[in-house]
Amino acid sequence: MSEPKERLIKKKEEWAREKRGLTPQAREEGVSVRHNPSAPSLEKPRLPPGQHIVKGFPVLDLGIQPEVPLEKWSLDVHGIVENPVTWDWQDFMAQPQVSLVSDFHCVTTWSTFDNRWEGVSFKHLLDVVRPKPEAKHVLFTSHDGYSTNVPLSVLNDADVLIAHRWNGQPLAREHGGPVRMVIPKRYAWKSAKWVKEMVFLAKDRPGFWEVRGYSNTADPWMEDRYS
Ligand SMILES: Nc1nc2c(c(=O)[nH]1)N[C@H]1C(S)=C(S)[C@@H](COP(=O)(O)O)O[C@H]1N2
Ligand SMILES: [Mo]
Repeated sequence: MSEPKERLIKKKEEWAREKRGLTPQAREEGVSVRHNPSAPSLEKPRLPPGQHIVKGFPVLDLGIQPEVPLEKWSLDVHGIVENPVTWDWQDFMAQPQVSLVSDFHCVTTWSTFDNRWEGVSFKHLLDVVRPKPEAKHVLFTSHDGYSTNVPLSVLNDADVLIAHRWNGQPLAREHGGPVRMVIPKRYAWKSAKWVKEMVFLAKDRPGFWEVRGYSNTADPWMEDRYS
């Protein structure tokens, strides 16, 4: 790991420690008031609390943007499933394709609206691999060494997909191309870029940021930022 990258990761870990459990207001005022999830709420607003909309599409990574040629690309899906699969590019593109529009929320407070993602829906993947009843979590790993964990109950949602196009173009390398995860209802660090492996697990196994102080649940409407 190169030095500046190590420093960036350390900095983010410090933020996670300082800001855990605080509402934005409490963060500003420096008082320790915990968010009250049982407070009455009306309809879920489109922009989650503490977020702002940005134009364009920021890039966040660990300082590595791996180049994965299509002929070398594969996706390995295994663990507690009836039918583990390894798809090469042709296999992946031969699956039914969906086109979905969704919003994207980064824990660093930016959000982008109306991203058009194309790829294979996660529900289709579940139909193919057939998780066994004991499977409760999925750990994603990526070509840059990143990992992140998501409960199966969150992934089993019509807006979750394994994406290879964004806004009508092949997904750019800096955004995780050729293929990344998209999980609109969770902060963006749960959406693994350059994804290469998915393991279905009975017990939860925290990923890269989850072991460094980021929330395990990562729900933007609950402001589950740091734990
Ligand atoms: N493989 C990998 N996936 C990753 C990351 C990463 O560093 N490596 N960063 C995460 C974070 S923190 C965010 S905010 C989003 C950013 O996606 P973008 O660069 O396309 O905006 O990717 C997530 N997925
Ligand atoms: Mo992020």
